[in-house]
Amino acid sequence: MRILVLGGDGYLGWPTALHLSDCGHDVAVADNYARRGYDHEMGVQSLVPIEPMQVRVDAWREVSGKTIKSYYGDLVDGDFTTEMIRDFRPDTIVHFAEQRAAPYSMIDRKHAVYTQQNNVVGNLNVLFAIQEVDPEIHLVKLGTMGEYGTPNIDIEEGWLEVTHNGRSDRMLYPKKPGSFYHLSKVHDSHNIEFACRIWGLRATDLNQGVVYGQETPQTVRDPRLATRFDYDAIFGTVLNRFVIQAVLGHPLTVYGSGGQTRGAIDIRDTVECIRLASENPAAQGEFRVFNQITESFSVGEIAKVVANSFDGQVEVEHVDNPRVEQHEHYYNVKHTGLVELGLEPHLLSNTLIESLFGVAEAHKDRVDLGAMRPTVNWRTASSPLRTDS
Ligand code: UPG
Repeated sequence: MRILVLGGDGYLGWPTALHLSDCGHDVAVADNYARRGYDHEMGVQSLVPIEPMQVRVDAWREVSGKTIKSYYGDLVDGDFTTEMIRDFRPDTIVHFAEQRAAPYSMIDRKHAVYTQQNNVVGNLNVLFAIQEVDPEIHLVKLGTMGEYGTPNIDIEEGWLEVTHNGRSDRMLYPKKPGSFYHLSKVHDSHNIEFACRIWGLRATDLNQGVVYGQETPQTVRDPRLATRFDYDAIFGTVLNRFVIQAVLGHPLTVYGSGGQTRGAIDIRDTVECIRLASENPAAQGEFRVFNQITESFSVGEIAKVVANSFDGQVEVEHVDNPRVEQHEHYYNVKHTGLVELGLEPHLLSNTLIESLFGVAEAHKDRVDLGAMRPTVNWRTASSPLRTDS
């Protein structure tokens, strides 16, 4: 297949492009390098050094003999988006190219507006480009489990059979997201479902959980192929942050009681889920939703797993929760769609965490401690970026 990976320079976009290329697909990546720009804005850098895109694709050609074409541009520019899709003529577009940090979207008005404009407008331009260039192109879009929030009923895969006053219908599952970022993905889902229903496009919305891990079988083939590893309080995801905190001998920052429960997934399963969704496309006109998680854990449980696997003393600190979220709640998520397509999950095991400790240990000198403690407060309209700013 010809597969275009939007956001192909990011934490997950790059390993996904490598995995798809390794599986024999003809892959191109597109990026505006905004993620590298957020590092500059916040004065931090990926824990693991990453190479510029040109070095990455050259290194991949050297180790695999395979070519990945790269496009530079911004999806918010509709003409660029349409021309790129017309030029590459993909069978599938994998769309990771969004601002993806909840705390970033909650810094202040400017960051909330940027997040929603960037994400919603970019995605709309992709939908219009598909409709114009070739409505048979399958859109594989990264959504988030955060679209659902933590409702007091079972979470289905995107759709819900509703009976109301004696009548029934299949409706989009109701959403209760927890940040302006998560809201941007809800808006995307609505726009995509509309495009499938009205224009007959085909799309798969992957509501992904919190990703952990840094290495895939492809990224470890050469240090120049490494993907980024974020540990800061704005972009770092919870398990990755706890690993580096353990290695540094810092307490694990559990927000609130730690009872809040989230779906999680290993980075190696993320890239495989994208392959499975791409190779088994949605039907024409179908808006298909999969919940891309393999297990659920409370934040307190994640802290325990990290502490128990670390060879040394680890403390847990209950920090006042800077976010507004439920701490004790029901959480039961259906996630059978991807398993039915053949996913064989890597469950959270000590082996993975131990290899992550190794990654963190090797690069711990690059950590900027001023970026470690949470500063973005959900309850105020404006927060500082760092503890030292
Ligand atoms: N948390 C802590 N301590 C920390 C960091 C986070 O307790 O030091 C908690 C936080 O309160 C939340 C949970 O951990 O309840 C998960 O937070 P985080 O790992 O930052 O994930 P999300 O904010 O949900 O966002 C990540 C990705 C996003 C993706 C989503 C999928 O950044 O792009 O959509 O996971 O659920």
